[in-house]
Amino acid sequence: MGNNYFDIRGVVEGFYGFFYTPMERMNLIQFLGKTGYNAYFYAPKNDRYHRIRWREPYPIKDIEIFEKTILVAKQNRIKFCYCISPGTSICYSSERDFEFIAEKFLAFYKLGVRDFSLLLDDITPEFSFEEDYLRYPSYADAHADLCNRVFTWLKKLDNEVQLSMCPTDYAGSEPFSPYIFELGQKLHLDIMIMYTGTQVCSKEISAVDARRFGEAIARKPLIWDNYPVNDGGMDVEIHIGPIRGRSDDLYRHVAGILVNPMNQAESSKVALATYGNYFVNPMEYDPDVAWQSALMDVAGTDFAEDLQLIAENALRSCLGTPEAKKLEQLTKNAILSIQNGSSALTDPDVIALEQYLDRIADASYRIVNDCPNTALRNELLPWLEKLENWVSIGKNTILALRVEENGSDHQKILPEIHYTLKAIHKNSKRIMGESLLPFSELVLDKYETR
Ligand code: LTM
Repeated sequence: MGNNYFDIRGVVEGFYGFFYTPMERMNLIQFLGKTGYNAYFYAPKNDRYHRIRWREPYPIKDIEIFEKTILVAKQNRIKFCYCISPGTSICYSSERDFEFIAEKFLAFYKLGVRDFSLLLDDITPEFSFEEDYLRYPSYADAHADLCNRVFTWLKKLDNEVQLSMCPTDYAGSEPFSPYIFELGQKLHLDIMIMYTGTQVCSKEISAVDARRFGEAIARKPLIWDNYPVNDGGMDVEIHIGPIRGRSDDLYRHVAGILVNPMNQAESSKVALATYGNYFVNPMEYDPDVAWQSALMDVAGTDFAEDLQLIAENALRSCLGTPEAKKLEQLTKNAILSIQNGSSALTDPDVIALEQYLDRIADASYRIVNDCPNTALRNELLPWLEKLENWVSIGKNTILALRVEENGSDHQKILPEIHYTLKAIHKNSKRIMGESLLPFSELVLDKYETR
């Protein structure tokens, strides 16, 4: 079956916040071409011509850039899908609003695009116009009507064209809403419907979840996977771990999978490459093996181990993996040993923690100063700044314990720890968990109460 488990293997640039520059997008599309993908859905929420000002045509300069991007997609065997999100202000019954969508799609059709999508996610399920209340018995009826009209128009234009849509209820489990059932009944069967799994950001997506949603919508769903995306409240996290929790038989019940990446295009490539590996053979997919090769692809052979050390301390995400498992265990062991009266100079648990912190510091130093992938380096900087501060807390705590044991003056180390803690609290990024906090408190309490 090779690479054909999933007909659609795509990325959906569908996040909030700063979206990719044309260069980042073209570079990412080239990467996708090499890692088993075949589709790119363009849908950045903050592109004003895509969502808030969806009625307005793109300026000529933007169209010229799209032309180049679409060419790069073609050269890399990636289908470019143009998506529009009119739901914040559309009048579903308005002929003029229908024409605005058709004009937007036509502009992309002329650039060679044959795949389109109507995204009706993240909108309040209420009509904005009186006419719609009069015309439609339900919200689902309006959505089906709009999509069906656009579909009919597209098919007349070119029978090869494909249309998909994102419903307003795009996540969840049984019982699904009446909206979902009605949409499934009324929407033309050739229009694909997107589904993010039982949650917006799903820890797991199984064949059973997809089959149940598929039964409700009377077709196989197109999965919109919200990992590794890190927009909104997740912007403190950097998701550079592998995809996990997508069942090995998911392909049986889906039309395909779209992966929503992070605002950080280069760092997203790690998770995207692991997903590419899953596409090839979901039955034999091993997240940790895929991760090793993805780290090499992105950081290069000489820096893969460094990136791994950073990544294994930043695993907090919807996938439910602990943020920094190894560090947490090493720190717990060291705290216990010190509490049991062990010497910080010789205790193996303290030394193991110290060595791990040194390795992390070296990895960060090398990524910041030597790694030729400067896009990756720059994206990681806010997290590396926090990581280096945590390393400093850990190392200074060990130092304070040792100096005390030697009978020397440790007092000048304490303000340094306080100062670094302040910097840590100011930086909201999540990396290395919180386990070094009780470690430092143990030391600060001990000395400051004297
Ligand atoms: O997931 C969907 C269909 N819509 C939005 C995305 O635009 C957003 O990026 C993700 C993650 O925050 N959540 C959504 O609800």
